Amino acid sequence: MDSFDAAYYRHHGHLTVNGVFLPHEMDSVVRDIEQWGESFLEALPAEQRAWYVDGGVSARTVLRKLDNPHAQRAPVQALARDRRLLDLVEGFIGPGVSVYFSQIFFKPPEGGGPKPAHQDNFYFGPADPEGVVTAWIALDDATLENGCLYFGDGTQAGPVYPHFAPEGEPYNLQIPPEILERQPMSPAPVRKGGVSFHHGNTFHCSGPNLSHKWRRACALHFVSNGNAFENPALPYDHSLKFQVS
Ligand SMILES: O=C(O)CCC(=O)C(=O)O
Repeated sequence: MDSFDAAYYRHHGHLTVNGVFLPHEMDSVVRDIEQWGESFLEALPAEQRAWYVDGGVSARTVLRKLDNPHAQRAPVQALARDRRLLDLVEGFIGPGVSVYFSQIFFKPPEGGGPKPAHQDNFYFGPADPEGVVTAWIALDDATLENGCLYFGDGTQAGPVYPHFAPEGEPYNLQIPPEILERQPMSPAPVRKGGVSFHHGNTFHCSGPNLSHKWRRACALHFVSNGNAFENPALPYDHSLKFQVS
């Protein structure tokens, strides 16, 4: 799918649109997050390493993720405000949107770890589950080999299931295996500068990066302005909510 198709999104709970941004526009974002990542890693307290450092890469210390770039990095703020993106986001959840939370996923080459299947709406706990859409912006080509996203087709129409966290990883909330085994997950490769959108209820996950190429992405979790978040599973800083339209 290379164009906006709200009916497809409503039916499947996700939509991948290539060419939202030009590939070269992603380069300045990557340079910025690399710099940010270096200083973040230097200052990272020991007790937070397990969450932020990618445990799959043993040859060197690399970050797995960074939180809330929309609140701290001008190039990501520019993406969040970009009309090419907002027209699509508003096409899914209506006019008047904010970024509630955002993440950079680094998925480094040669071992970047998988992300277990989950539903964003379990993490965020919105009053209106329809008013949440994630825009997952590919900062590199995301392929089967380097760990693109996978979606559970149609799961946006089902419930938000209680998630569990493995021992010692309270933040790593995921869908229980007995529910997941009933749900096929299909890959959503996307080219650099393209965007995969998913509804807040949609099951999604990503595989490991066993290739020699990076699979970086910036996930902007958009919400409708009137939506309330009274029941989040993890603590989110409401003061960072960033209204863009
Ligand atoms: O990039 C990934 O591997 C996970 C992305 C994700 O969970 C999200 O964007 O909500």
